[in-house]
Amino acid sequence: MEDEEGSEYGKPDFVLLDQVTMEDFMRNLQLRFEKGRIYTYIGEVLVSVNPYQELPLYGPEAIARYQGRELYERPPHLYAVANAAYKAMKHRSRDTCIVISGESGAGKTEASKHIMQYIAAVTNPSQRAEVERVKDVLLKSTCVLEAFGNARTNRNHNSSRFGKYMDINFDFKGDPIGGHIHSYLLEKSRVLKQHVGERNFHAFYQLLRGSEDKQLHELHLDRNPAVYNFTRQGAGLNMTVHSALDSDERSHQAVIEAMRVIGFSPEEVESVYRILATILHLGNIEFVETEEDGPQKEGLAVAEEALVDHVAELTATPRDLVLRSLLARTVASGGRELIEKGHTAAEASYARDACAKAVYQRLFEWVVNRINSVMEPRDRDPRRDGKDTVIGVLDIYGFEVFPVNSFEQFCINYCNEKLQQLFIRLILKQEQEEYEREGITWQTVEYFNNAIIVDLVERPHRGILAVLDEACSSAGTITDRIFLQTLDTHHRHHLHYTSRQLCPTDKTMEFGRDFRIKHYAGDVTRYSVEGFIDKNRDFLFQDFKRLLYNSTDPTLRAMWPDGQQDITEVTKRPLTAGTLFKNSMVALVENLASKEPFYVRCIKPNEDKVAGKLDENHCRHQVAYLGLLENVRVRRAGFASRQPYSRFLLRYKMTCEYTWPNHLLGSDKAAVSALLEQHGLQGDVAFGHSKLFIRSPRTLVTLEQSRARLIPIIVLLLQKAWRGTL
Ligand code: AOV
Ligand code: MG
Repeated sequence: MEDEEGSEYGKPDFVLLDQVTMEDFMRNLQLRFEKGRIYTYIGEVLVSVNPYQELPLYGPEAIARYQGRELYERPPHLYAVANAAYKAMKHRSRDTCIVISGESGAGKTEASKHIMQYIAAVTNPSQRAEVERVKDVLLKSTCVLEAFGNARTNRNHNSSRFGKYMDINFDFKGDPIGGHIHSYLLEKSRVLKQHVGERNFHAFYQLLRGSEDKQLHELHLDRNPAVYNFTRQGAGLNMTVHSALDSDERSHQAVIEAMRVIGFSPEEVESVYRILATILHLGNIEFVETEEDGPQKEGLAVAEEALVDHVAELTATPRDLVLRSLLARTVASGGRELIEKGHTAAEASYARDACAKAVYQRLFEWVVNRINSVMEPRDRDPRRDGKDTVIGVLDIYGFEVFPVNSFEQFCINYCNEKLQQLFIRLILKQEQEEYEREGITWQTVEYFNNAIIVDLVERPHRGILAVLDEACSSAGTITDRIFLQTLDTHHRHHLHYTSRQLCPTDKTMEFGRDFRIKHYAGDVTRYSVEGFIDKNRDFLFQDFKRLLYNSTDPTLRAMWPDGQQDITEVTKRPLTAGTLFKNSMVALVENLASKEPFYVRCIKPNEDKVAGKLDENHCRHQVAYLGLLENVRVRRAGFASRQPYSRFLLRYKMTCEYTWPNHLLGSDKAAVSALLEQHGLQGDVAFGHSKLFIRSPRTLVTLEQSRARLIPIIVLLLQKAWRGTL
């Protein structure tokens, strides 16, 4: 590694630090960042700092330099990690996964894209058509999913508002033959409301700004996002800011092209945009309470009737049914008798919003499923009973804290807690297993174990999600406030939970509204319980479901299979949003734990999203909560370094007369032993079955120095030999 990177670039692996202190760690991180070295290892874990600028680190030439190499042969890079995962998959038939973590804006999504590009670039040398098609779909899917699942937040201009886990299936030649995307809990409340400075999902602005006049006219849309309630919430400022504005138009074309390449039919693409337009129109529908009970249900009317016409036309549903679904709901009164009950204006607005959110969510899920349908592996590997080898790439929404946080942040942050748990488990487990395998005695390193926080959230009966479910099941009588009181009773002594009620002097929380969790990643996060019950219950009147299921647009209809149920059949309470999310997280963690993991730990250098600035406090905090120092310690606890005997010899054989240029000692292990003995270093190492374990980094430093002293002499000798003067 140092062959290419001199010591002025700092240590390429934190394990090589002289001492493992926060100061040393930060100094190395800072030094490397200043020199444009954004990647550094901790053993096989890659630490990455977001540079917030284009660096000449990527592309075909860089890929070629990493292809087929060992992890440590080249300077640290995402490509090296992708390559290591790929090699483990290909040569050892191991299912592997690359888990990318870090807070919002730390560079996870960009990292996942570089990894995909690497894999696409190094596979399919024989250019098989089907494999090329799969690779195209894999690469293009990102563009489509970002349009529908990403949005500008105050923490990241292109923030993932859904979690994404993508499996890539490989055949025995090591070529991708398919894939599957799992998406996790889309932040659909964003469809309705955005904080100041934030935007709705990119797709809306792309549609408005990127469409031709004719198409907008057909969709009855105005080009200006300020016309729509759902796209103007975040205030004017954000809608004219550089990257967002000038790329919306181009992105629109790119997304349409990507959908075409993936295999969406022109009719499907049209349906997708009609659905987006429907949502925008829905958002502008307002209700007025009228005097008399006319055909308008119980005195309620839609303020602008033309909008109902648009919705009916775009969803290919009968106009009178659209109006009825907006103004009233069907209820089963006793037995099978159905009656129609008119909404109040407030109920109608609530139902409209629930419908808009649900339509968007179903659209998003349909897009994901549509992509999956064309990635289903076709040529399965017969040698593995039809099971292929996979590499999974996890790019999830990062830990985030806003001034006030809601149910969505609660879920996102819980998800990050789960992943931290996994990191702790796997990193410790892996080390232990390796020591055992090699017959070496193991020493433990203390960690902060965040299991206690995960437990606070997901524990049966008393955990926050269980209490929330309980509140949701009690037919509307329990308010957010009562939910909070129940939490207070259950967790008043919990070290990581508090509320204003429990801590009256803390004025940063609002009485009866806020609770606080001390997360592993943020000292404190204030959650407002407002809307928790509602978002968890995630209820939508059956009238809308039935309406959309009866659409004559086959794409839209396919998104609403549950619309065919009769209201009298819809008695079983569906699982809540929180429970569904918890179940999906548990399954995800199990899935990841069953694979050979590679980790990328992303760090956000500053809050201002600017290049060249590494805010020390901010980074120090992330280094601490990501457990990176502990990671280094475990790695060294330990043993700072481990290498197969052959690799060790390759690097250091010139430092010993018995091994240079070649040894005659029977085995590489014996040769390494002789070499270390000559240096007087044998006390600091342990001999595993196939690897040498080196306890202190000093030993490596000594060997490195000895090697560095000899290299100029060897080079000189070689030069002389070439010139024939020797
Ligand atoms: P995230 O995925 O970790 O946040 P992103 O990957 O979206 O963060 O990165 C945020 C922004 O940082 C990108 O839009 C780029 O402008 C910049 N960036 C990140 N990595 C690089 C890189 N390697 N080179 C150049 N610029 C980069 V979130 O999805 O909000 O948790 O939920
Ligand atoms: Mg992201």
